[in-house]
Amino acid sequence: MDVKLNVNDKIQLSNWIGRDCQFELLYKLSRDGGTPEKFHELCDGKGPTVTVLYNTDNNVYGGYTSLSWRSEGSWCKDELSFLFKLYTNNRWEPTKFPASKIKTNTNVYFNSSYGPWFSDLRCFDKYVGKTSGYYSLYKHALFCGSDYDMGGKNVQSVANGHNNVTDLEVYLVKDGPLELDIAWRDHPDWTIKTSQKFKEYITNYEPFEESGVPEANVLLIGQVGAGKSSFINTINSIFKGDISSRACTGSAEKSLTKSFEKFRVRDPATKRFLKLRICDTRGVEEGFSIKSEDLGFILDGNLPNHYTFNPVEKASLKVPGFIKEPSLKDRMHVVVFVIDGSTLDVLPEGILKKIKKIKSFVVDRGIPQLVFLTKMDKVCSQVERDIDNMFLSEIVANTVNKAAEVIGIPRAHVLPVKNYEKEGELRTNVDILALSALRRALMFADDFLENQYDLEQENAHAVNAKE
Ligand SMILES: Nc1nc2c(ncn2[C@@H]2O[C@H](COP(=O)(O)OP(=O)(O)OP(=O)(O)O)[C@@H](O)[C@H]2O)c(=O)[nH]1
Ligand SMILES: [Mg+2]
Repeated sequence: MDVKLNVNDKIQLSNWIGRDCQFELLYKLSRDGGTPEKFHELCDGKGPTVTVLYNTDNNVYGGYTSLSWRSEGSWCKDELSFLFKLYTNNRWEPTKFPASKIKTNTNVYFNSSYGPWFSDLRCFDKYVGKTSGYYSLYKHALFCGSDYDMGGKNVQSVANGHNNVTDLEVYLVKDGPLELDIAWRDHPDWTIKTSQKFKEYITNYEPFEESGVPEANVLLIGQVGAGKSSFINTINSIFKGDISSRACTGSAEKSLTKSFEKFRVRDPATKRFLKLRICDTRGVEEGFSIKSEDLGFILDGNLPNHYTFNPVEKASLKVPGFIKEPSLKDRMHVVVFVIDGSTLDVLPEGILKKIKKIKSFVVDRGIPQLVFLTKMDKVCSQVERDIDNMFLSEIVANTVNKAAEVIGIPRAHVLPVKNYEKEGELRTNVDILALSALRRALMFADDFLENQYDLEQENAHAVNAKE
């Protein structure tokens, strides 16, 4: 059964209702049919309910009543009733519209001939069927503000001016802690032991021995402000044991990172640098972007550390320190697309196109790829409250699926992370996510090095055989 109200929505509704709630689906228009009889059969006398409408423009809105639906009666006053919107054009914009204190005596209507009716939100009063993929519900006086305080919003800003819905659901609101979903992906325990295990792996990491490469090169690529530099700072902080900010981060329209930087991470415990470089790049923007040629140079190891990207001219042999004949150690061994999970739905077409082009460059060279999905705390309030909920959140699962689809990468290669940004001190669960993501990147880098080694061996045999 396709239930659309997700965990984040339920948490938001619980907050508005003012207590911990569980939500049991009583009625679903697409499943139970659009008649007032069926609605009353399934919903009457049950207790408080929330009615949720999903319109064809991806606006999600509805109403809550603390009273049980009934088949007889008429207008009633429910001071606890409210209208709300959760999404506007698919954007999470939760807003509550409380029952008006001054304007009305009544705001909920009970009658066997009508479906859910909250005065300013009326649904149906006779059979409503699906035509052209949607149900055309009542829009008369919709969100007109006669009995609910709309705070300046109206039918246009809440529902794009119509009430054509793909579905309508009525949930019984019961007392009790929100039931979390079962984990959508196996994940390690959120313990210090787990964090130490990952840290040890990275501390002891040596690139595939036969390759002769001293450090694995992990390249971070992604849109402006996705959190590339923050990821580097997160890893650096974990090893330093305190929040640090070596790479410049922040919010700006244009990329804050202007140059190619191959960061080393030092382990103070051993006073040695880790055998890896995390390479930061300028963010992908709609106007300016890394030139394809420059990207090719980075992947192939031609560009020197600290090279400043030039918006007008591609890199060339003239660049000081340009490596004319790069070896395997100079090349990129794994590419990580850093994607801002909180803006995935509104990722501009132009940026997506550029990312796909970059991806094709990476694929052509046989370099393994991963996606780090950042800002998951902004995607799901349940995760914001507690990072331990990362693999329980349905929203995170959906965002991971979407990223996999959009970027064109297996779902298992999309790793949700949360960078250090507002925190004043380290947190075990943040560490675990970042360390396990980096560990995976190093494993992928080793796969690449092993492939390259095999290739070299095969080529050497072929040459020998010829001679
Ligand atoms: N809430 C939240 N904010 C984040 C996260 N990661 C990064 N940020 C914030 O996002 C903003 C941009 O982060 P940066 O690390 O500078 O992004 P970038 O990809 O390096 O951007 P450019 O160098 O400009 O291309 C900063 O204000 C960070 O604090 C995250 O996981 N959660
Ligand atoms: Mg940056």
